[in-house]
Amino acid sequence: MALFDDLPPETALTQIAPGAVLLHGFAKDGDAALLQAIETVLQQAPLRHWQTPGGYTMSVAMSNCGPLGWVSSASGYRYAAVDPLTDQPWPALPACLLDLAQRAAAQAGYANFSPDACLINQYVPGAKLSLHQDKDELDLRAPIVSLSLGLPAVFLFGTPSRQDRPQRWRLVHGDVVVWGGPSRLAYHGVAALADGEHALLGRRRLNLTFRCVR
Ligand code: MD3
Ligand code: FE
Repeated sequence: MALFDDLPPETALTQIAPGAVLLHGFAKDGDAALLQAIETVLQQAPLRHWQTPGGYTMSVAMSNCGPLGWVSSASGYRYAAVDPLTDQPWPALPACLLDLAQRAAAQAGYANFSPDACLINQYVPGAKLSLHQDKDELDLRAPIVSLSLGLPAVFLFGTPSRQDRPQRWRLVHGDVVVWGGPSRLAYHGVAALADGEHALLGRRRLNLTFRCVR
């Protein structure tokens, strides 16, 4: 099948839903270099807990790199070129992260993936992300590529209708998922992170999402 043609033999694939492909352990090889690049970004744009329009403080800590970053406040969600915390542009997207996202997108059948935003989410035990859709990106034909590092998480994956009960998928260190096509507008979230200790990341999980916003 053309989709699976140039995979390294050790990469196992699972189709989660139409248009959603899980590349098991795709990022495990270069994990230390990826983590170092992420930590360098976070020194310039620290993790922070956004306020939601509904008046809550998110349990997930967030930052961004690349031309645009996802930000939230009491007045709403948006993508912004400047970090409201530092009044500086977001740090550049490190080359090793862009390369990983592009190789993953290509494996899933999306050539020429060119993200202009990378959202960095950090979960500590107990942190969770409620069911939501990502639809503030202008080009919904482009997929979202997500990279999971550190502690495992239970990912909740529904349908474009909020009523449908979500499936549960366990995402572990090094997993990369490409979400495109019919799955792009599915409701999804992350269950409260279970406690644990990861050899490289310690007591936390990082999730990076690469997006085409403009
Ligand atoms: C399916 N992040 O940042 S990544 C988010 O693990 C977000 O931190 C989760 O949902 C996390 O918005 C899940 C996987 C993901 C990201 C975006 C999607 C799955 C998606 C958009 C559409 C469908
Ligand atoms: Fe999301």
